[in-house]
Amino acid sequence: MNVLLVEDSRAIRHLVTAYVEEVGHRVMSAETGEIAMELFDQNQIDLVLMDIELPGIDGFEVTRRMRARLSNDWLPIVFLSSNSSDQHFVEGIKAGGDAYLAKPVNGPVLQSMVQAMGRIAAIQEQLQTVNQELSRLAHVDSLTELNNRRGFVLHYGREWGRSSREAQPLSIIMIDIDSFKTYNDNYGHLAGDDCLRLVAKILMSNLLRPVDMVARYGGEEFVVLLPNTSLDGAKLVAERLRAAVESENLKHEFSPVAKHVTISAGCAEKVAGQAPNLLIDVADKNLYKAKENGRNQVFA
Ligand code: GH3
Ligand code: MG
Ligand code: MG
Ligand code: MG
Ligand code: MG
Repeated sequence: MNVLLVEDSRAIRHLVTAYVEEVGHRVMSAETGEIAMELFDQNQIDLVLMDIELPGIDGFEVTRRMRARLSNDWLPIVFLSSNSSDQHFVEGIKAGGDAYLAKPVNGPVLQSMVQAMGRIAAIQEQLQTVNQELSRLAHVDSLTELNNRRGFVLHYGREWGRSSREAQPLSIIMIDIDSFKTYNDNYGHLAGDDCLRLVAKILMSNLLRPVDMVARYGGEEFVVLLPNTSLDGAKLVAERLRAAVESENLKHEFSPVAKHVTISAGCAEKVAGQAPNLLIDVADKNLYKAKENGRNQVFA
């Protein structure tokens, strides 16, 4: 672990550093709370050993500031103080500390405390990894590896807010594979899955800006989110995607549209004061018009 020791007494710094290093951890030390905050901001710290009485801001205040910086993250903070009153213990925990050791520091006790805090920190880290994976699973479609509808809604909300704040346009494209039911009926569901994966790849690789996003909105429906893009721009992108899918020439001899897989697309641009769901509605209606007009086309 990287241990940050906040202690103004040089003698205690040396003693504590020796104890902690003896059990295999690295120690960085700060004589004041101000220096501690700097080290805290610049380094990945796993455990803090905190004196309370310090020349500038005291250990309680340093703890509060560290906790504020961490927000959802956590790391153990242990107070070391010669004033081992109950009141100090209570205040230390209230400030965001996790444990309290009285000075003079006993070597084996300090080392055991570091060990115990290390165990809790390891569990916390595992939880974080699990949370990240759960969040990924919740937002990514396992078939295509694109964002799923939930992932889209998350990005959409962010981009909607940004476009309102920055008074920038925002457009979306709803895309649906043409005659996909007959594809499944004739080639089988597994081939249908392969086709979905391929179309997803084509859509993804034909979006040129990193801010553009394509998600799998539903079964064989995709949605493209285009920040800072007007309706004209969206039409160009939609036409490029349509042409890209068509030119891939994925065989679909049962399609009434063409002898290969095609997509239809509906575009819409955000209007000031509009509700986010309404923009999706407009794009959906335009997609329906593209279908009505014969499929394998873009409607805006
Ligand atoms: P249209 O041109 O009007 O869009 O006709 P369509 O046949 O594509 O439309 P419809 O909505 O009737 O059929 C969609 C099909 O997409 C039906 C469903 O079996 C298929 N589908 C949806 N999700 C998946 C999937 O995950 N895998 C496979 N293989 N097929 C899927
Ligand atoms: Mg002190
Ligand atoms: Mg349909
Ligand atoms: Mg379809
Ligand atoms: Mg559909």
